[in-house]
Amino acid sequence: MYSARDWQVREMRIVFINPSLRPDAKRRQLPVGLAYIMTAVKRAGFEFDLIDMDINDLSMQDLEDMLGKTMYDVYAFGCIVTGFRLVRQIAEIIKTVNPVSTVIAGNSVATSVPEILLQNTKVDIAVMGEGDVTIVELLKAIENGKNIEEVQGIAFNRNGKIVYTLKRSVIPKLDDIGFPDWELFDLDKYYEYSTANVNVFSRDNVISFPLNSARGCPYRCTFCYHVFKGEKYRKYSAGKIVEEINRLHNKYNCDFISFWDELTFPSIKSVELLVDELNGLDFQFSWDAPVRGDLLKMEHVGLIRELKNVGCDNLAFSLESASPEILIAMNKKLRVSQFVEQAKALWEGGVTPLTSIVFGYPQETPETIKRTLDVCEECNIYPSVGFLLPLPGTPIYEWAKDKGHINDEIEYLSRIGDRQDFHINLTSMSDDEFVDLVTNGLQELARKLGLQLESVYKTGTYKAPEKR
Ligand code: B12
Ligand code: SF4
Repeated sequence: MYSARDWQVREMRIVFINPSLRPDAKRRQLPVGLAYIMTAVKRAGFEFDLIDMDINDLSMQDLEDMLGKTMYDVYAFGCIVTGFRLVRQIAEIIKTVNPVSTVIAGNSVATSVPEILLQNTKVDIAVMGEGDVTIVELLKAIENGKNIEEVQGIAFNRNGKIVYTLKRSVIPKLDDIGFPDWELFDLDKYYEYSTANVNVFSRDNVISFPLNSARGCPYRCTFCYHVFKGEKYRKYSAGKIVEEINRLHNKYNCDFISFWDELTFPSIKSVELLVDELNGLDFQFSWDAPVRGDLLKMEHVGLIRELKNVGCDNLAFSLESASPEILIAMNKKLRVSQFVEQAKALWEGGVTPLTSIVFGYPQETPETIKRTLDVCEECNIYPSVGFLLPLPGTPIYEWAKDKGHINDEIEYLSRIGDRQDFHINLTSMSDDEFVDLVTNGLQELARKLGLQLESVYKTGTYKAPEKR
């Protein structure tokens, strides 16, 4: 538990909770979204505690025991919508130990299904979208007994009716909010997962930190949801990003950064700007980032070598499918040939390419599964594979509801989780045929690439195939 002591003490008692989405995973990553929220609240002068369920391996019973010992006025936590079940349990526990408290939830469970959340769990207030400014205004309103209806960007339940306040506009310039204060977390415990937390191929051990360098994405893939969806794409300046890297290095010996963005580089220009800034670093440093599959061409091999020289270990970019028909259905705006060219250019330039695949669009067939895995083999990439998991707020979710694949949303939201587990079948293949084709295809691909994997789905960190 973290307790602040060095700023003005106010009367309202607040606790943040970091739920554990994957309690059995080998990774334990710092929760960046919650960190931004807590940092904003700290800077506004509030005192609070943190119960970090994830890093401390706390069960729901542990949480109940801990909450039973200390009473708070406000309990706040965030969760991806796939953790709906956890959100329900946590809110239930809070209201059992303290029925008169205020329960606030943020992240996509609050942004994509606010009504379901407020009507089917004990959450009182949903913070929708970017929460950094909203949370501070909300806490001030609660503390001062003001009408929370004046706080933009929230939804709440008033006598069974859901009230939505005015939409909050996004922070125009990310440089203005700075970066999270990692002192709020038990970093010694997180350090133990430093190397396991990232895909690192060029070195054995690293001290890694996540860094959010951009928010949003200008594309509109039909299966993708994130809380910045529909908002303007924004990026920290290259100078600010490198200033933060220097700070993390000087303060924590950090020597690996994972850019936790939807899209780190929207253009070649943005790559060049970061390369220029990273050139000034005087310590060994590596990083990885998510990009689009159509960013780099063979003509950029020189630039890729420069990326490698400034520490780029790997770049992740999604093929999703090698079926042109499925790519169109996904609104991916990507051609398979662009993906293949980028993979080859990266291998040529010395940066490891990684990709992810979504199997299970309604157009999926045994042939499209094979074609997709063949392209991975051609590019010498073992993909991170997931089954299509329709998420609220996406066109494919609406399609699945319309066609009767999701009849009971609460039941569906309560059972979903990792997309590497099979949850729903929108194809015309039987469940067994579909899953067997993907599993056998992946086993075959791993064999061809010379990889020995514990699981063909939950690969975590593994050794990428060597350059061929
Ligand atoms: C890190 C990460 C994870 C980590 C989570 C670690 C953690 N503790 O945060 C792990 C690895 C566990 C994970 C898992 C999955 N993830 Co993920 N992940 C991300 C990633 C890369 C970064 C998240 C992040 O930090 N963003 C930056 C911060 C600033 O944004 P934010 O988290 O949204 O936070 C803001 C608001 O949401 C809000 N907020 C957040 N928390 C709180 C708390 C409070 C109290 C309040 C008021 C507000 C608030 O305010 C924040 C600041 O503005 C994103 C991609 C991305 N860039 O968002 C995908 C992303 C969040 N993941 C996604 C998905 C699909 C998954 C998986 C389903 C994928 C899979 N392979 O199975 C699984 C879920 C598994 C499960 N069992 O449920 C989707 C979200 C889907 C959705 N509908 O929410 C994203 C957006 C990627 C994408 N574009 O598809 N993920
Ligand atoms: S899948 Fe990637 S490119 Fe498509 S909308 Fe989501 S973040 Fe953007």
